[in-house]
Amino acid sequence: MNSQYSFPHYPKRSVCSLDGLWSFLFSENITDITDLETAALEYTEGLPVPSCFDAFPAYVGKRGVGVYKRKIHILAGQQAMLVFHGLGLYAAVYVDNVLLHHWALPYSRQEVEIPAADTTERDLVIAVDNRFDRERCPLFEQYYDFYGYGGIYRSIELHRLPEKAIHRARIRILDTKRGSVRASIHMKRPVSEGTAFTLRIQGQASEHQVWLSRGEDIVEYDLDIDEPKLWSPDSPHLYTLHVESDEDSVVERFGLREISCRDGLLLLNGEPLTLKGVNRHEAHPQLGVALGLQQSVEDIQIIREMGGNFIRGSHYPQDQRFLDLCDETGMLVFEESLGWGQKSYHFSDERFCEDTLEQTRLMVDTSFNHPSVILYGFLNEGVSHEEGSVHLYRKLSSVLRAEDTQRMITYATMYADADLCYEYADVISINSYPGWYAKDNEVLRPLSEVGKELHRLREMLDSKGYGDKPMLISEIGAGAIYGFRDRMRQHWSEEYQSDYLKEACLHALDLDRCCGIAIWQYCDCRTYSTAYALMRPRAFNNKGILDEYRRPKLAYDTVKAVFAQGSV
Ligand code: ADA
Repeated sequence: MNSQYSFPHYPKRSVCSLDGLWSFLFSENITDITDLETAALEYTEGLPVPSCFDAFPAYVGKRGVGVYKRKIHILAGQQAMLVFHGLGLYAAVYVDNVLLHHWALPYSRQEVEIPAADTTERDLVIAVDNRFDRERCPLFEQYYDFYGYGGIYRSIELHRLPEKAIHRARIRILDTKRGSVRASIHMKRPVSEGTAFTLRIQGQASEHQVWLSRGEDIVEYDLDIDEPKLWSPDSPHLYTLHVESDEDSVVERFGLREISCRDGLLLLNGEPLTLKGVNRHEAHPQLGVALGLQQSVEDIQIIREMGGNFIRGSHYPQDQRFLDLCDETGMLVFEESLGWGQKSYHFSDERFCEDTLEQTRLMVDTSFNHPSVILYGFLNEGVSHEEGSVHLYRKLSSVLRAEDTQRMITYATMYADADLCYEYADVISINSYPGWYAKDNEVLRPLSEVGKELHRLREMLDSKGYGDKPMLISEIGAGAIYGFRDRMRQHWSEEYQSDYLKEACLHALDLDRCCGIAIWQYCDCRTYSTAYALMRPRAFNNKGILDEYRRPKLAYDTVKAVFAQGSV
């Protein structure tokens, strides 16, 4: 089998990774990445893919355009496709000096087809712009509380495409107990002639045949798994479905699990579920967003070791390889499309709305088969208390419901009392920082606010008629500077954070119909390069229970004890 970045795998195709050293140039003078004479540019050095160019000493902190170039080889007459697993902030792709595609969906997986030619050696150029520009890239704003890096964050693959190329096989779980699943085979385009597929689940005796008629691009087939084993955090059993035609094949991985909500509870396989976890940014002080496999594995190990079973992938579509690891280790995930504090003007900006919808659809298409992803979200802390925002919350939720019924829908609100969009969510996710962003700045160590506020929030939801929806504390936390220890246990000390999170976790886990907590945040990460940083010592968001190098603060052991026993 080809070695591939993440599931799905395409064993019959030739797939090669384009990771490695590319020719590179950086320019602050290019005005428009979609209008380049790529052959005339002077590439000055080598830079690795994947990586963030503005994390390297030569370009650190700069805003401009990084242009990457390399040769690729495709047989004459052969169709091919590039798969981008995620980059930012926006990009344009050229082959042989011709613009093929450009997009402004930071972090999204993206496929770009390369038309066949009669030469085998082709010039591939990718221009990546990291300048904030609301017109060109409305999804990322300078004011976001995490650093907007420039570069190719995740791997790129080159697929040589057969004529009747398979896009994906989506696996919908019909009945976990009986092990019934529905496989939908999606082609890249309608087939020019009828095509037969063989379907086989690894480890199962039976093989199935399905026929796709000429002109069609989707076919469905129901299968039953003998002696079905469920997927859960304690026993993350995975199956692979192999779909093969005479020209192409795909291997998709999935798990048998059912997630639902009833009477204010979140249920996994019919049993009440308590989410204990963290918000995690893909972030490292030296690597930026381009974390690599080692860091992903380390992060999951640290969260598990703390007794966590849950990660909110704040605030963008996740690295597919990371989600593969979550599937394998039984980690539960809240995945969301990109957003941070969207304001009124975003909701009347057509391009912003279209891009959000597009990124959300892509997220579904990409993550459909991950059993770990139990919640889908969008628009973190948008103005969901304003009438003008309702249309987009409604639309996003209906898009998700139409595409995918295997996960619950939510979005994190910071306007808990005045929110107008709860009806569109299955789980009500609330970001709240009582005792940190305090109501009364004159109170010393206002820790007693924490428990009171969490109870008040639950009562408020009940009084508004949302008693049947589970509540999730999707963010709560306090800043601590690693190594700052203080007998007075004051703000910014590791002691204050530890005391704070003890309160927060104890109350959240004890609260009726609160399905869990995602601490803000897993580890410290770089943020604003503007004067907003005055609220953020070191220009880092310091609410990590580990610092940016994953060194635990006091709070780590405190949280571990509460997660283990419900007390300390
Ligand atoms: C918000 C936001 C986070 C982070 C946090 C904080 O809730 O969603 O991304 O900025 O506040 O640290 O204040």
